[in-house]
Amino acid sequence: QSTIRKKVLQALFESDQEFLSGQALADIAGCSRTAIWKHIEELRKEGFVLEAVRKKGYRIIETPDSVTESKIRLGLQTRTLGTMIHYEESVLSTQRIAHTLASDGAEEGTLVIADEQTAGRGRLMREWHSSKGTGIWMSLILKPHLPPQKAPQFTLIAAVAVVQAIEEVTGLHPQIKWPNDILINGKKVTGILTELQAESDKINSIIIGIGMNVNQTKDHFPDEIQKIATSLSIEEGRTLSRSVIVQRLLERIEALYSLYMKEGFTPIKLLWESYAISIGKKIRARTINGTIEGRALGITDEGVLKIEDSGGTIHQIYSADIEV
Ligand code: BT5
Repeated sequence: QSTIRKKVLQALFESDQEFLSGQALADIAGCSRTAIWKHIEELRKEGFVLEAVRKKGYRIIETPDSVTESKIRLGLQTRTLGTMIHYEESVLSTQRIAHTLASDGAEEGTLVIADEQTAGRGRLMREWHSSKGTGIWMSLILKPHLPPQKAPQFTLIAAVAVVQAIEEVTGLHPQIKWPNDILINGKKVTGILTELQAESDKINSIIIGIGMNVNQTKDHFPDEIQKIATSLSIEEGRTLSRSVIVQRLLERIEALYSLYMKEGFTPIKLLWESYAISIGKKIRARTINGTIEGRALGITDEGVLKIEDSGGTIHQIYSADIEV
């Protein structure tokens, strides 16, 4: 089903302004003309504006800024990530869906993405604001053959990928605040939530949730986060294509993931530190066991944050909220 849709779209894009007849499309996609007609209708529902002229055929007039499967697939250059794409218009949380799919044996690289989340969440069940049609709300399933202790490193892999993808698509230079915040001009543009399905000695699935603010204006954010949140379009001053960002992001995650599996965490760590905001600075880390103040030294080979307090003691921080 989706390969036919992909072939139809690709052919329409390649023919650009020229019309393609239903028969030509049927030949290219290897299906009947009735099937082509159904796919055209589905594409219209996704927001593609397709002109149909009798005796001439079809051509594309406009493509939507959507994050549907077809929109993401077209132009995606990955080997395994995104081979399965589950798109939904509105969900409670893509994370929940990904958990269910992962338990049901979803393959590595499965992507769950939605136009809107009504109960998006951050760490410790905090709320993640995910307004309709404005951001990237996605969860990616990976199945690395690794022990569960390695899981936190995937938050850092994802953070580096997010920075690189944003740099590739915009002129912006985001920074990473350990462990999971991506900031632009000190405001949060992306949050990452890495969750795990594991046995005591091995990971079954890692679910990387990424929430990226793309085309929001200030008014899209509720009052309580207006001061701390930003979007790519606020910072860049133009609207951006969400599907293109998803494509670049998946490509970056794939490249870094494969680097990590080949060479371990060291090259990732170096990249991560080059984007990190707080290394060398005085910071305050609020953990569930209390607050630690000191100088951030860097991260360990496990991805754990090291802070040196005024007495010279070095603390290893596994999970915290950081104030710079
Ligand atoms: C995070 O948590 O930053 C992880 C966010 C992960 C969201 C993705 S979206 C796709 C997938 N499905 C989900 O349900 N979740 C994942 P944390 O570090 O706990 O930060 C949460 C805090 O960020 C909130 O308490 C707010 O202060 C702030 N916040 C909420 N929504 C925001 C937004 N859209 N932009 C910036 N900050 C936000």
